[in-house]
Amino acid sequence: MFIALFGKPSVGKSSFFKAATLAEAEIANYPFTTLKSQEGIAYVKVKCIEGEFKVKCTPRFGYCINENRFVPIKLTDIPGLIEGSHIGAGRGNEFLTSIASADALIHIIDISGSTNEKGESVKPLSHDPLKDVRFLEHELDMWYFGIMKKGWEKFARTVQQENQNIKKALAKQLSSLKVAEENVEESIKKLKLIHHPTEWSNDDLKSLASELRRVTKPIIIAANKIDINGSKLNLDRLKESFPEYTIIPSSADSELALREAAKHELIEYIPGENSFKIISDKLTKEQKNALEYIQKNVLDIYGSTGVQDILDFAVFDLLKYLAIFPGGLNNLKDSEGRTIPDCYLMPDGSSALDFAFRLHTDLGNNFIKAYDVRAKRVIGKEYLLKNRDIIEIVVKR
Ligand SMILES: Nc1nc2c(ncn2[C@@H]2O[C@H](COP(=O)(O)OP(=O)(O)OP(=O)(O)O)[C@@H](O)[C@H]2O)c(=O)[nH]1
Ligand SMILES: [Mg+2]
Repeated sequence: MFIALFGKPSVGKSSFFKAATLAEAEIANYPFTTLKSQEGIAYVKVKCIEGEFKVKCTPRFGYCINENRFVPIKLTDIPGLIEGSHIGAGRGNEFLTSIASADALIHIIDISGSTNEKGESVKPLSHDPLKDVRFLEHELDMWYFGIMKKGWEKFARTVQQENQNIKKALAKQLSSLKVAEENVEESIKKLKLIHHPTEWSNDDLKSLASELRRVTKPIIIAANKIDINGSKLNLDRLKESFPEYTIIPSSADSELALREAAKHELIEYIPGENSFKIISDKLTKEQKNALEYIQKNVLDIYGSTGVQDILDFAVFDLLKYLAIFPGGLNNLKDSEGRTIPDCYLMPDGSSALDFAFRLHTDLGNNFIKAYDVRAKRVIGKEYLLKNRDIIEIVVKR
């Protein structure tokens, strides 16, 4: 699974990316600081089963602090998008291509209104961030439309002459955007496109492109820079104007400061929490003030910096993934002695057999039965997984 950040220049994409991944990323208050897309590993937070079993886990990937298991996912930061990106303005097309295979998008908005359309710094509250939602949505839709429109007449004619199935043909043509046959089928039905594709108008194609974009690139909005005075008013307006979106306030800057302070063992901080603990006497007065500011202006008001919540929401709510722990009825260790070594993210609707295949093809092919370890009961291959299930797979020898 792969999540991508997008937004106009200077809204804090790289700050968010760096806070989430602690990978090196350039951050500055001028447009197009980032010139190339960059991929990194971020983490989603899952309540670990170590407490329930009174053991301490030793994850193979990711990490765990006090029953907070951080499971790795792929996150991509891209350069800023501007009006006309879909037709190549500011090399936008190239940047869009780098998020073609994303499963979900995080749209970062500067909710403080201190960057204009081009990403240039302006006085806080002087740009209306509500405008950014639609203009970037439009860029995405037109990008899909551009890909569909290219060679459309010939494509539609071939489909007709060869009596091809339009759902199959179109899904194949758009597979790089992760468009599946069901997506095409449902979108065509919803838009009531009853005529043959050769008769679809430009507007029909545009509507279909938007619909396909909406279902294959679901979006959560990060209302970033919430720490800047006056942003709350914009946040309330944004929520009121766009009820169809989940909007989570964030301060990427604050999260980055907290994670770096934790990394240097100046504070104890669990990503996503509403407080931290100073554990070092090496903090300068400036550092102390900065931390105090974050506590008072971000954590105390919004309950967290938002970064972790946004990632968790994208994976568990928008994409409806489930966290599944492999384990044994009698043992939670692997052959190398690690305790609860893994936690897998599986799409909703996955079965016990899907999970077996995810672990190893051999486990899938030789599947006999599985155990729901928590309930200590046998389950069959069709058993539908639930979030935080612990599953043991039994295979033919
Ligand atoms: N106050 C405040 N400033 C922030 C926050 N997040 C980012 N910034 C600042 O906003 C400016 C732009 O941040 P970047 O992370 O480089 O933004 P970007 O969206 O990656 O920009 P481009 O790569 O140019 O598209 C920098 O000066 C950051 O320090 C935040 O949560 N609060
Ligand atoms: Mg950047």
